[in-house]
Amino acid sequence: MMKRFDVVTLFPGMFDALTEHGITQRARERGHFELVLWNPREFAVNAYRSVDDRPYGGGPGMVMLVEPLVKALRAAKARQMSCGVRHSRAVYLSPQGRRLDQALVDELSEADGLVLLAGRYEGVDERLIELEIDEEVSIGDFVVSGGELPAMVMIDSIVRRIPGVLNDDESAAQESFVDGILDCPHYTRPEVVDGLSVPPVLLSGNHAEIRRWRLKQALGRTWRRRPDLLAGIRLNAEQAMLLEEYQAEYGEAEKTGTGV
Ligand code: 9D3
Repeated sequence: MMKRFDVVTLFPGMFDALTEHGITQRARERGHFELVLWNPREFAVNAYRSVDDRPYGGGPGMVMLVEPLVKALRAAKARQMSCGVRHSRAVYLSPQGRRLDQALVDELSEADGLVLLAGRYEGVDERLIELEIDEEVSIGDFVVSGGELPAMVMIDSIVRRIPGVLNDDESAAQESFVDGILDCPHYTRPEVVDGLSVPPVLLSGNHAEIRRWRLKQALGRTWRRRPDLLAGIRLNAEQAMLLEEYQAEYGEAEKTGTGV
């Protein structure tokens, strides 16, 4: 399955981070997705090639002009249509958007084409959103300098969901932990680091015990660090029992501040 990403950005070079490294580089080289970058500067109309202007009403900062963005977005959408994209969505990466989570990643993964708008300065003219954007998406309640890194986060998370992108090991690592909870701790050689040993069960060769230990650790850490995640899932009998064991072993240490 080939996905098409068209991104409108003043900093197209930033997207080399996706195309020159790791899983996303491999996926693109193998034809799982294409990435086309559109610089609104090239659609700027005035003598100075301006892409921003001062805000009506005054105040600090600049606002991205409608016209270069509309032209860039429409060119991007037209290219997608010419490639036979049937289900395309236009997303503006914005601090005011719906928070990105795995459910939204899966939802956006249903589209075969995405047109992403990465903003700079204080943002874009509101009318551009009304005219050209289907949804606004934020990557979380913290400030970054523009929409490019958020757009790359979104692309990376969607590319990983394309069938065939992950190799067998990478896919197994995804499926081996219960969906929606934190991962268990991992260890590799050497057996002792600065006096810290690998948990003996992992050296035992008892694969049933190892599986139980990992599941128990994953559930226990989720309970301790992200109780909000546990509230959203139903545990089966084994999972509930392992979590109770963990709570019995570590729960008191937690309360008295002597735990890990
Ligand atoms: C400090 C400037 N802020 C004034 C109240 C507003 C502001 C404007 C532009 C804050 C950040 C940005 C640039 N950020 C994004 O474009 C962005 C973003 C983010 O900052 N955090 C989380 N998700 C996203 S998606 C796009």
